[in-house]
Amino acid sequence: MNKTVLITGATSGFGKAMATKFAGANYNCIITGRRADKLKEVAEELIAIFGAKVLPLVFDVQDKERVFEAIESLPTEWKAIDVLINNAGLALGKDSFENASLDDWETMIDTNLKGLLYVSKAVIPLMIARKSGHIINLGSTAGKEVYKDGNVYCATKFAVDAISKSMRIDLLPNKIKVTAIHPGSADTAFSNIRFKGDGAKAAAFYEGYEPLHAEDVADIALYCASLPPHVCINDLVVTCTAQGSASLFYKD
Ligand code: NDP
Ligand code: 8X3
Repeated sequence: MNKTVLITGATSGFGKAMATKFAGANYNCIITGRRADKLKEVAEELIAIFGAKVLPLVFDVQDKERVFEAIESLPTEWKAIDVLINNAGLALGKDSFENASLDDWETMIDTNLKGLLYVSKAVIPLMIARKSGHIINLGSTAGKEVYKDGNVYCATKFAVDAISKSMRIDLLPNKIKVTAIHPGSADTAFSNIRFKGDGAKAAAFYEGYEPLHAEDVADIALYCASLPPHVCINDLVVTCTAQGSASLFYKD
């Protein structure tokens, strides 16, 4: 029987690449995001390429009621979620503490931290009922080391690190694995969003080195999910070869 994965933020970047890898590995895919048109495109692609079973669910992870409604609304056969990938997230702005925008901070906290908590709270009871499951949380190298002007983005990813560790301990009796994947710089829409559509600034961030690509991180997520039941990768930091710390890059 096929396994089922639920991936938040599957309209773009890591989430879309993970949906492609997992569909290619015969997973049934619940894909989520706010942009219904993009989600439909991804679903159609996965069905056309792999003949995959795909269920698109449109919701904003910041909206607590909607998150619970969406998970509750899943048809029974889709409620057997084997793997939950908490991937939806963003950085907004890269400004010093005194100049950063409170609205940006709140959006990052509401999405990267509270959104991850809401989705996890909605899905975990389904895993507990089956005494089985795997939660993969997307942290960041920014959740391992702070860097200049990273302030609240870093704080949300440090929180993902802490939550992943504590989830793992709390969920041990239910045989639920928890993996945190912490990538460094990757060339998704991430920087374009962080710099609010300033394409030149976003492009400059990736200049002079080859960053990770979304597919690299997706391969890793699929690998983590493919290990036998008694093996769990707890914490995995991955950077491109040119990145030596959260903020140090060797640029040609
Ligand atoms: P993208 O911008 O390409 O993708 C982000 C995804 O998150 C989109 O599918 C977006 O969907 C979804 N999303 C954002 N906000 C919300 C929301 N409020 N509700 C639901 N979905 C939301 O970026 P990445 O793929 O790079 O980012 C994915 C994750 O990886 C994030 O958590 C990011 O912090 C983390 N990360 C990224 C790194 C990088 O360098 N790229 C490195 C380390 C970690 P939609 O807009 O349709 O809602
Ligand atoms: C994203 C990685 O280095 O842009 O989490 O903060 S970085």
